[in-house]
Amino acid sequence: MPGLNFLSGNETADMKQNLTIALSKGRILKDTLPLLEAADIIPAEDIFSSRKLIFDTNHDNIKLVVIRATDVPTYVEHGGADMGVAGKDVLLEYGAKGLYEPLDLDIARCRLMVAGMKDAGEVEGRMTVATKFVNITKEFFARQGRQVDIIKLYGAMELAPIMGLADRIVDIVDTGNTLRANGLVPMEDICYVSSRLVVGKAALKMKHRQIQPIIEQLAAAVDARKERSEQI
Ligand code: PRT
Ligand code: MG
Repeated sequence: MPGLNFLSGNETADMKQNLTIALSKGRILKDTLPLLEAADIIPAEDIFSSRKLIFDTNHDNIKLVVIRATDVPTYVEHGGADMGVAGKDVLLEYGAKGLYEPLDLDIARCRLMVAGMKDAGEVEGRMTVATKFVNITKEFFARQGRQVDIIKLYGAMELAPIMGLADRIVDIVDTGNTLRANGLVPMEDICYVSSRLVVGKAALKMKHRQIQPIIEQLAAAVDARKERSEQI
């Protein structure tokens, strides 16, 4: 292949480096795969019907790992994966310094909110807040100079005020149906959440030539998806 002669030895090696992308399983995954496909990264088998954790793709050197959303920043920060997809909620809670966030994928959109029982009045004295987002919650109230006691839960936060475990919860709200169904109402908005592409610092340095075109193709896929949804 005469074309390859234009590349230095280093660049040729660079193009062939293995690249691992960590995907959040669960609700983010089904919106992530079409974006990857638009960037010409296609899993070699159906991820949803497999029990595998690592998947080959249509590229010899690109692999996908499918893991819990909360583990994605850990893998990418420590180089277990070169890049990944995770919710902004998960990234804020993890607080990673070793991660670049080059692209908002505009999928799995929702909000982080403080919520409480519909008929709950003002809390007198110190407020108790149940959440799985302990760091985000701490920071949100600290910024306002409000002291709260935080109770860490791993799921079904809505139950905590009903059972008298907490005055408030901090949780993700999309349609608001889950809150309503449990007699809760949104009270304060913390932040907007969507899924982001993250890249590890080491990967960005060592595999820049491979990663940059993928970011660009994903960005184009995100724009195309936005345009389509605006036309509807
Ligand atoms: O379930 P598991 O503990 O394994 O992990 P996970 O809960 O982190 O995964 P998953 O797949 O449930 O969610 C992954 C990511 O999806 C989150 O980190 C968010 O970035 C994003 N996302 C978007 C959501 C929602 N929308 C959402 N609606 N995550 C959770 N919800 C839940 C929310 O917790 C609440 O119970 O849906 C309920 C609220 O929805 P509404 O429509 O009733 O308001
Ligand atoms: Mg869940």
